[in-house]
Amino acid sequence: MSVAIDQFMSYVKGRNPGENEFHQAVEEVVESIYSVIETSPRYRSGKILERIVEPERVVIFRVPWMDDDGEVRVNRGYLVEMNSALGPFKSGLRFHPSVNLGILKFLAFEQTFKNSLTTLPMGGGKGGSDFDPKGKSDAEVMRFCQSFMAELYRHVGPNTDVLGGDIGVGGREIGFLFGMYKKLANEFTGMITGKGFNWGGSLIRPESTGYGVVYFASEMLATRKESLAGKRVLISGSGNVAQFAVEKLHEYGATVVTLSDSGGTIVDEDGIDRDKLDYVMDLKNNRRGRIREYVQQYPQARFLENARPWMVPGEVALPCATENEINEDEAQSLLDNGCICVAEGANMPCEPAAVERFLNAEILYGPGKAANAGGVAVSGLEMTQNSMRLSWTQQEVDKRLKMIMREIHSTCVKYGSHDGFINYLDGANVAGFIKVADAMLDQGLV
Ligand code: NDP
Ligand code: 2IT
Repeated sequence: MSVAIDQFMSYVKGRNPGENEFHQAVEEVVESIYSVIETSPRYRSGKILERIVEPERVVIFRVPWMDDDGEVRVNRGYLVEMNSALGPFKSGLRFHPSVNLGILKFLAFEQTFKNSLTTLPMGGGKGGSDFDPKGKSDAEVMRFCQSFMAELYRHVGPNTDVLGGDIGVGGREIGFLFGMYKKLANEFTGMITGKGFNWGGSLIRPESTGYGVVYFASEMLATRKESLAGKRVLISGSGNVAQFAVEKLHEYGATVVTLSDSGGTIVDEDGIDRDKLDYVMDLKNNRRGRIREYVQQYPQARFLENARPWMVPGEVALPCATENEINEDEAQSLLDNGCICVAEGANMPCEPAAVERFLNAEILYGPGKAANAGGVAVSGLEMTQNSMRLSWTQQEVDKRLKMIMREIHSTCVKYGSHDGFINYLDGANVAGFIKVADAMLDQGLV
């Protein structure tokens, strides 16, 4: 089997040179699903594997804009439409200087299986730009978003490709993007999710990824008769996903001791309580500051410059920043320090060798496409509400979110249990894949 997987990966690498994150994401899925492919003549003769790694469409475009000093700037925009077998493409947008085609292809590939797991009718996509919103004025961000949408508007729509948020794209950016789409298309439609509540957004969408990760971690712990109550939790990142994971963990009685950003990690042994979380939310969302400022406000905390949280002892780890942020040594350090549960808020935050350590140690390891699916799930619920032209209450959306996270968990258990151990990675990959593959076969060669 491993020879066949190696051969397939050589094929993928040959066709997509230099796209390392995409290769990594494909290999991880293929390793889980290869035995399913081998035993299915339909998948083999339908060349499902070769088709599923090929995006349906990719758009790459120039995004010129003018900064506050009157200087012309040029960025690159992308839209990767990976797979529409289950519904319109659902393409979260990432604005970060590291964005390139390979990163967006990995994210769109992951999204295809994640969306399949949510049980909602959404295909997989991802878009974005190498634009860096950090240090830009609101006016600059608006001009960039308007120029970006001036091209993108012709490719997206409520039944074609529905945009959403990701790193660097939150409420402010979504507002500017929606406004420009509405002007160009002359339509007020749900072509993007994460909208403001007054103009078509769903309650709980900002909270949903972080809440969902915590619901998922709690389900995983329950399989071992454990709970989050009293646990020390390590979180990376301090953006949207991290903030609402902290909020939900308070309800479950856990103590969060770390947060981070690309400058380093803060460690607060007393726990990041509600007041401290409010401070972080204001710092990050309104003042757009750096996490190091936390220790000026709370001097008993420590700031570890340029460090990630994984050397700090904790029983639960929620990586909520970015891809490949836990390496093999850090995984080992987590295990040595008694970590029993890793749930991925970010997409592909663990390097393959780190995942292997967790699986070999048989701790609870929840891959992103299952654990962080709550965000896109509530985006799907926002699409439903937009189609019906009504809004559900907070309780209604949260109830559905919790139900979806529970269902994803049971699906992983169903497809990933081997000899009493739940391999959530295999479970998520196999279940996500079968639904997409079957839909592709049903729809013929398109
Ligand atoms: P935000 O932009 O709100 O926050 C990102 C956080 O991660 C910031 O603290 C940022 O620090 C840090 N970060 C980003 N890139 C790096 C990097 N290269 N190295 C170190 N730190 C980094 O993004 P989100 O919270 O929305 O997204 C976080 C992760 O969750 C991503 O992997 C995203 O794909 C995933 N995700 C998001 C969903 C959503 O609904 N938003 C849904 C599902 C998954 P800094 O400010 O220094 O850059
Ligand atoms: O990675 C993800 O699932 C997201 N960034 C959410 C995208 C969305 O469409 O809500």
